[in-house]
Amino acid sequence: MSRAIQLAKRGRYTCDPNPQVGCVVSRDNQVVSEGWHAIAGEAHAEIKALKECGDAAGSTVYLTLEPCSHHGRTPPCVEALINAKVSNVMVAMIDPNPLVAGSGIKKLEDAGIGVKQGLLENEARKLNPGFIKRMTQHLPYTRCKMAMSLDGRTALANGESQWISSELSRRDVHRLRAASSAVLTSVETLIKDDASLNARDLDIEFKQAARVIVDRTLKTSNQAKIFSIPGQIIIYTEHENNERIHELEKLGAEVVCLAKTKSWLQDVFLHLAKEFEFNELMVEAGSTFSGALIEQGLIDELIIYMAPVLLGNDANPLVKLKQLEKLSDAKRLNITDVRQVGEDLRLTLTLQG
Ligand code: AOF
Ligand code: ZN
Repeated sequence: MSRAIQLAKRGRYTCDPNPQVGCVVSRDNQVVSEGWHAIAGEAHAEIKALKECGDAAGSTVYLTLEPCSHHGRTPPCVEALINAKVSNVMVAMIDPNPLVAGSGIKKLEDAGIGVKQGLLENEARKLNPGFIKRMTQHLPYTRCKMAMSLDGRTALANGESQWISSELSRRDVHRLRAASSAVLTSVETLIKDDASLNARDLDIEFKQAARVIVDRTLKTSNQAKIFSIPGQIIIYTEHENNERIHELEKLGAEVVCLAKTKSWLQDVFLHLAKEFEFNELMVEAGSTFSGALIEQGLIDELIIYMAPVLLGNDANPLVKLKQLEKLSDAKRLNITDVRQVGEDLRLTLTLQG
């Protein structure tokens, strides 16, 4: 199963919106064939492994995700496993997709195949935090990336912020973008930085992330650099100005107008998951917008590049949050990873769970 998890990771930059899945076919404790899911719409992991194997009768199949039992873009994998006359299937985790959700395992058992579920389940779940969250909570798994100084500052008081982190850290960010379904920012950040928000200069094959701009009043400039770079651009607004919307659409953006509500940002995130099937979202914005998302519980993970530089008291903080009266109200995070990237430290922290 450990090998199947390694194989699944090969789909990390390409299989979206499908989950990363790996498969190993074994006989007499020897690996006979392997497969992973590379591209949505193409063969699932087990179909690839069964094909490579030729004759899988009597084998044991290790799968990081329960085999599908439904007709999606491709036919059900359970049928292929039953037809191949495999003897046993080891499944790390149940498919959280409500169209499957245990029915794949049941169909295998009904066909007399031995099934065991739960082997390396935690590791398998870590492969697909976005797919799991979208299927169970109808929201994308959201990482908020920020670069800060050793004294926790993200920009000078005059707004200058390019560049706090090192070149290597910025390249690392491009990998994160490539692994994301979409990169999201606020129109304020877009105006300030005129960033491209795409993944580039990488030596891997990847599916380009969509770019999402949260722009309540439609002040995105027609000259913004994002429009000169091909790829999906989505603008969320509450401003029903049809003329302006048409202008932005002509520039290549999809404009989604959502009615103003108290939980408008959450509505945006729900829409991103439901309509665009975005599993993993990366937020790259300033301290005000990132702070607002954290306060509304929309951020799952912070990725902080900490550069060995001091910016001083007047510089902007990491995130702007409401003032606390009691230390017991402070948000506590869990550090899940620390590593050095070039001259910087990269910290990964989770906010929930
Ligand atoms: C598997 N093996 O390798 C993957 C599975 O539209 P489709 O046909 O590609 O189906 C997508 C759904 O299939 C996806 O939402 C998830 O439930 C499951 N993914 N299942 O047996 C695989 N990638
Ligand atoms: Zn399948």
